[in-house]
Amino acid sequence: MTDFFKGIPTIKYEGPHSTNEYAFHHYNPDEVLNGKRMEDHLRFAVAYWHSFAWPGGDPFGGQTLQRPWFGETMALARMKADVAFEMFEILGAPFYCFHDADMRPEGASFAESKRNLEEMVDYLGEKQSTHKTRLLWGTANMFSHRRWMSGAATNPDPDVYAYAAATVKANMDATHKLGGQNYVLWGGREGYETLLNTDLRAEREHAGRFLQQVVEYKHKIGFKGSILIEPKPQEPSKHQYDYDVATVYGFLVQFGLEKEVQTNIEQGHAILAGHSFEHEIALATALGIFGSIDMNRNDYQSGWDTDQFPNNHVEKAVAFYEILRAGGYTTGGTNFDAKIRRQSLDPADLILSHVGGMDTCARALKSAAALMADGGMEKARANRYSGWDTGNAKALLTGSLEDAAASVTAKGLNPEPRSGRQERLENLWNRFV
Ligand code: XLS
Ligand code: NI
Ligand code: NI
Repeated sequence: MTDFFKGIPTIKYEGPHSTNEYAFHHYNPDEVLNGKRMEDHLRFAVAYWHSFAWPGGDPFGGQTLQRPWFGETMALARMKADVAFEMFEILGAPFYCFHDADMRPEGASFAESKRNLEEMVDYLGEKQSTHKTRLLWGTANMFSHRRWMSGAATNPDPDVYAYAAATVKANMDATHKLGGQNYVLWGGREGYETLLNTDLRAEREHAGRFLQQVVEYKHKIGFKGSILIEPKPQEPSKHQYDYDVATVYGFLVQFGLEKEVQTNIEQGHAILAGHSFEHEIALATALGIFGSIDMNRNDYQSGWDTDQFPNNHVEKAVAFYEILRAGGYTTGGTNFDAKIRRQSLDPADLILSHVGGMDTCARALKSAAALMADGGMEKARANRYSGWDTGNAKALLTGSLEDAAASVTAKGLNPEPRSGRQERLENLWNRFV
């Protein structure tokens, strides 16, 4: 036991009227909604990087958070893991996620970094055996160290491509060994700053071949989890190749991977791309590439990826409604890719930020589930498209353009517009949030 969270109780559900700060007001893991326990619907994960590895810097100032486990030694990495699992237990978090760089010290050589990773995987494996928390996904940090400055798989230097391959292989092995349910690739520096020095076609082709190699390796080692790409339009690169869900889908099709790879969709990234979160989820579902989500929120004025904890359940309810419509997660979950603000120094801030985020999501899920159970929204949607249920309408899709044109004259078609009923549906929605 460490004493980092000393005095902080295990968080339990006390209901919406409790005034206890150290309680869930909406997240009730065992409550059944639409035939499934809330915990199994939401599949919450804590992100190692934001909670245990981030020092609190911003572009104008350095470290504000001083944690007893900060430093690049194995002993400190183990202390960090001890604290992490204490937090998972306090929260009752069913899952966590990590990058290699979050949980092992960087070595002087690749071999040493890999050894550190393997030792920490064994340590985390022991922790998992005495706790309920499991690995939702693992990933490689191929954006912080200066070697990744010009990209990983898209780097102009083939040695960096090889180093990236070795890094991803080691992280896939780590994820596999820990029973991870997904492996994520977020291409933070898979993009470019200026066309003046960039061979865009070559970079995309290298990234495509790299992803094929990842999929080949997944099958080789018998990893049963999902491979997920996390789209983001920019930050840190000016132009990122995996801009949004639609762009990722085009990329997957180009490299024959659309049946092999799904997406990890982040709220803040969707906003940066000029979309809504629910749009990205709905599109991924429609394309058959929905996997998991990174839950957070941006500051809507600053235009940055501020990775704040979600606190607006109305906004999130629309997203959870789309997840329910998609049939819920399979291997995916709700990962808090969210960090406390740099002034939030106390251990309690780390816990209560997650409590608030979990409650916000639970409240959103409850609204979404109630709306789903009501059925009114789906009835209205089905009704709007019901014209397509007839044989004549279906023939339009099997026939030619000329057939469709001929039907207009033959039937004297003169379509009368019908109301889209948006406000009425918004009113219906508001009865449930
Ligand atoms: C950064 C990304 C990152 C990924 C994992 O913006 O969200 O945190 O989720 O590499
Ligand atoms: Ni992000
Ligand atoms: Ni993310």
